Amino acid sequence: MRKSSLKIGITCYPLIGGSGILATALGSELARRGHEVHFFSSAQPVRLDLAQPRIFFHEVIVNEYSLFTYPDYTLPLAVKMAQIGSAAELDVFHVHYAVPHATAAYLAVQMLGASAARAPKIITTLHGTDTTLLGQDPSYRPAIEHALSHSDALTTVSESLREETLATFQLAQPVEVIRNFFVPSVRLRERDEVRRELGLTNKEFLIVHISNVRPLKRVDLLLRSFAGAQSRRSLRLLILAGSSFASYEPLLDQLALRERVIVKEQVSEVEEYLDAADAGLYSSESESFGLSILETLFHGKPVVAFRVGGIPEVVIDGECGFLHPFGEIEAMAASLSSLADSPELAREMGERGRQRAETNFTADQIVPEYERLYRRVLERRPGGQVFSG
Ligand code: GMT
Repeated sequence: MRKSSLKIGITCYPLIGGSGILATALGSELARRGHEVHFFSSAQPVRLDLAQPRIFFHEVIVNEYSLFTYPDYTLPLAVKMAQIGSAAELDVFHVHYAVPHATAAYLAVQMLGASAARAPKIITTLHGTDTTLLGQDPSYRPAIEHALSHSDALTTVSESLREETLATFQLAQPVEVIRNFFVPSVRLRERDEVRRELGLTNKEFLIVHISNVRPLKRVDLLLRSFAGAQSRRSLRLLILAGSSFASYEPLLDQLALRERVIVKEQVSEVEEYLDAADAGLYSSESESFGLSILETLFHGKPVVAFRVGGIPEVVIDGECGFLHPFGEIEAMAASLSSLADSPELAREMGERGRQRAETNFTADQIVPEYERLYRRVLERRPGGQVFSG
C-alpha cells in the first residue's frame, strides 16, 4: 500500500552557503507536509528549527585523532547515515552537494548490505561548484562520477548546471532540473528602522550584495562596478558577507569607497536588509543559480548581475533587472546609475521580479517536484516498498 508520508534523510553543509540553506528550507517544507526529516551535518544547519515537529538532527563528529594530519569527515558521516538510515527506516537519503555527501551515501548503503531491500534510495542534488570546480579537478572527478553513477536519481538546480554536469561526467542515468525555491520570512524590522541603523537618509539609493565573498563572487568587480556608478542621488553599497571581508579592505581605500560602503559580516537576518535596499548587485564569475539573487527578487528589488551560469534562468534581462557579459563593469555601473536616477524604473522592475519569483520559485511549486521524484525512485524498490508512513 502506498504510504502518504516518507522518512527522508537530508545531508548538507551547515554554515552559510546556498546548498545548505536550500536543503534546510526543503527539509522544513517536507516536515510541514507531514514527512519525517532527519538532517545529517557536522553542526546544526544555520536556519534549521529543531522545535519544528518531525525534524531531527544527527550531528556528525569530525575526528580529531592526532595520528592523522587531516581530519576525516566522509567515514563518520557514512557511518551515521547507515546507523540512522537503518534505525529510523529511512526511505531516501537526499544529499545536497556531491562532495563528499554522495560518496558517504553510497558507503552508507553498502554498509547496510547489498541485499538490504530496506536500504534508503540515494538522491543527489548538485548545486554548482561540485560540478563546475571539483568536477574539473582530476583528483576529484572520478570519485564524483562514481558517486553520481551510484545515485538513484540526480538533480541540478538549473538547466545551465545540468548541461555542464552532462558535459563533465559520463553518466548513464538522466539528470533532472529542479530549481531552487525560497520562502520569505515575515518581516522582522521595518525598512525605515533598518535604514536608520545603517545611517541612511531616505534620499540615498542603497544597493545590496549578499554572498560568502569567496573569490568566485568577484568582489573586486563588484566594488569597481559600484565605484563607476554615478547618479544625482547619493549611492551606498551594503555588503552582507558570509565570511571575512578583510582581504578586500585595501581595495576599498584604493577606490576611495570607504565612506560609501557598509560591510556586515555573518548577518543571519539578511531579509530585513533586502527590504531596506533599493537594488541588488551580483558579480560572480560563475553561479549555478544564485539563491541570494532569488531572495533579492522576492523582496521586490531589481538585480544587476553578470550573465553567467544559471543567472539568466532567474533574472530576465530588461524585465526584473539588467544582465551584462562577464567583466563589463562599465555596463554594470551604467545600469546601477539608471536605476538610481529613476526610482520609478527601479520600483517597476522590482515588482516584476517579485511577480516572477512568486510565479516560478515558491515552495508550493518546487517541493512537490522533489516529493514526486522520491516516490518515483521508491517505486523501483523491490515491490515498490515505502517503509514509513
Ligand atoms: O558557491 C556558493 O556560494 C555556495 C554554493 C553551495 O553549494 O553552497 O552555492 C551553490 O548553490 C546554490 C544553491 O543551489 C546556488 O544558488 C549557487 O549559485 C551555487 N554557487 C555556485 O554555483 C558558485
